Amino acid sequence: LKQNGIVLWMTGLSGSGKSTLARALEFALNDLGYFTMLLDGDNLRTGVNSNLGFSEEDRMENVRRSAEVSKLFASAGIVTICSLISPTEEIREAAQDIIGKEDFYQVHIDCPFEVCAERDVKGLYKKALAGEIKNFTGLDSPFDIPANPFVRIPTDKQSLEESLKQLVEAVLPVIKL
Ligand code: GGZ
Repeated sequence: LKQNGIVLWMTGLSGSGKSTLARALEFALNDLGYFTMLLDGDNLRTGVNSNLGFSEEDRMENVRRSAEVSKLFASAGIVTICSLISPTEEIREAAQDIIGKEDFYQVHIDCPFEVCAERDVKGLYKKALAGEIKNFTGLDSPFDIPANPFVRIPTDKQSLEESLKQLVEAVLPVIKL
């Protein structure tokens, strides 16, 4: 195997671009010959995590299970991309503790709440601002900006192509064996 099985942990607000970039990164890495696994919050929540909601406890459990699954893939040498809001320092530290410091690479998909709300791809912000969704991240549920991520991607300031390039250039040196 010519690749290092690590976990790229993508954190950021709903609508910040996590899923889009995660998918683009996966295609780019596959094109370069790397095996990848993409675990995405909204997919995981339809299966393994289908009994969980958005309380602090449920988010923690969501992240715990996702981190455990990510760890299994990474231990098989697969470049694992895990894309979850994972809103608090505490939650991300729990993920890092499960996966292990040496295999955990935090990617902050950085986009201000106002811009995500303006994009509102799924109409969730409109509902949340109207009070129809409780515990919405960035509104009545916290998001701690990661202090020291492996890489920070400002999706409101650059194109998808530029973001992908920034991400691939950061990731290649750590997955190459
Ligand atoms: C935040 C919510 C909420 C609330 C539903 N708060 O952009 P999306 O729609 O497709 O992805 C979001 C997804 C968040 O799931 P995660 O598993 O990534 O969250 S966490 O890591 O905090 O457990 C969003 C949708 O679910 N969604 N309700 N209240 N996002």
